[in-house]
Amino acid sequence: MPSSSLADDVRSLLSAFEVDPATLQGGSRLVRSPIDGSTLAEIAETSSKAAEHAIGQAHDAFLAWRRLPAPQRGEFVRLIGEELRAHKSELGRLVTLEVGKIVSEGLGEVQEMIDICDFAVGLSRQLYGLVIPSERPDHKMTEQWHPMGVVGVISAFNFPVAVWSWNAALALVCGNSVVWKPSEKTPLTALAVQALVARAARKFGGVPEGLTTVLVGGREIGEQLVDDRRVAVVSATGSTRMGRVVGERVARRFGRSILELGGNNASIVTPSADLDLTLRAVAFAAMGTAGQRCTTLRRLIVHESVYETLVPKLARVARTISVGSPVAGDSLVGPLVDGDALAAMQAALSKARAAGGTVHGGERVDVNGERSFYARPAVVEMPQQVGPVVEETFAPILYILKYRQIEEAIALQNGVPQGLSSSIFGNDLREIELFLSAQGSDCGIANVNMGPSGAEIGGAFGGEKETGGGRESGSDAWKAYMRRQTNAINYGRTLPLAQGVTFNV
Ligand code: UN1
Repeated sequence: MPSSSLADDVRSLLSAFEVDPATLQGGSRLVRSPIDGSTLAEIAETSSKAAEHAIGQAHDAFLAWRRLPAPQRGEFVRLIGEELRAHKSELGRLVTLEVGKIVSEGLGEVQEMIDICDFAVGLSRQLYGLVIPSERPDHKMTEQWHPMGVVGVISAFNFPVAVWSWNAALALVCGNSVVWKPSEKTPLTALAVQALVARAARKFGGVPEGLTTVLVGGREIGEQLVDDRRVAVVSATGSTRMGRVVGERVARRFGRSILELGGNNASIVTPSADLDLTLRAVAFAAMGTAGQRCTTLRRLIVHESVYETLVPKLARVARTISVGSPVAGDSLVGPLVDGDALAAMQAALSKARAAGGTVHGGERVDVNGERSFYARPAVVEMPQQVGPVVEETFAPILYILKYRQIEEAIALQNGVPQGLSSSIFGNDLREIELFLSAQGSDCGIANVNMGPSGAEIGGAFGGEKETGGGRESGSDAWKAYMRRQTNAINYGRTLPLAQGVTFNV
């Protein structure tokens, strides 16, 4: 049995969730805390046979669940939201222990889950179709939405529970079942959520067995989910490399995928920007969550007239911001997830130097010894948008570029393969509206006077190009979890054909 103070903490949190302590020991998968590298649990992986069974059960559960009226399905999601409200602090702490997020961000992640449950409850009475005027007499056309089936959710370590909830809350009210493969780095938070869902299910009564399940494992179990024809929708969050594999494999069997992949998000700082606000917004967006959000700000495109005022201040923030353990003190930047993340960060910084970049900060910080990987955020002044600047490195590196004309800034902003999020700082209506226009940002998200990260659940979340094109969460993202059916109904006694075709037999 793993023994460390963090492991003890995890055990007592999980017992509050009624997770059987036996599941935390003796398995082949070690779960480590990025906070100090200590082992939190040794958990067993789901076998391929068990996964096969779980997917079959989820399919049967869907067949029953789809018959329940949507507002009743919403009631189940409401109960899940209640459990999350009641256990927000415990689940938030577990996120902190398993991922290394600072406390307020761990709590924020659970709040995001609560918000999407609330949203989905309302949605359960608003899965509206259309009535479409027919061109034929005594005819009516309608469009309605039906559930898809089993929804597979593959989530990443950095939002170990919120991303599941964006998908699951919508999928469930839409009448689907959900099979979740969390990141192999974060199975504990997934087991805790699963326990809360089980508690909500007991209160609800009559939830079909296997309506929501968790598969613990790595790539192989993920591929099994992706290739199973009974899984109608695969929603995957992670790297572009992973998404390319998932997208192609799901397409090969004509399944539907929702892809939320890499981002390389930029902000433009125009001459009219409020620089105090900009500095704070940039610090949160680039350094918060230790640079490990899909929406993290990675490129700052600064007008030459404000460059000398803003950039030295940003470099100072990078050199002085508190880096440290998220459970001790009040640090703003916690650890990177593992040694590979630190190595990738250092490799990107070397490449940036080789390409003529000037690096401020970015060095490893010893907080809890050799087995944990903390780094000071880096601010890197680049002569050009080349090399590592056009790649996503999942670490706190902010590349700075200088511009003269707004069109040039927008071209730089769009000049990368990814298209998730973006923002502009300024008070000049023309520049802002240009940025938001069809000639402006090519991203799924474009903000004004704030950074690109920290989206609310009410909007559709996702992006273009190598980000994968999927949309999750708010607006009408629910439609991705349903199939559209067009109905033409003849309530007359004749048979007029569309387009005036005659066919008399
Ligand atoms: C992610 O990093 O995968 O907009 C999601 C944000 C969060 C979600 C990030 N609400 O930063």
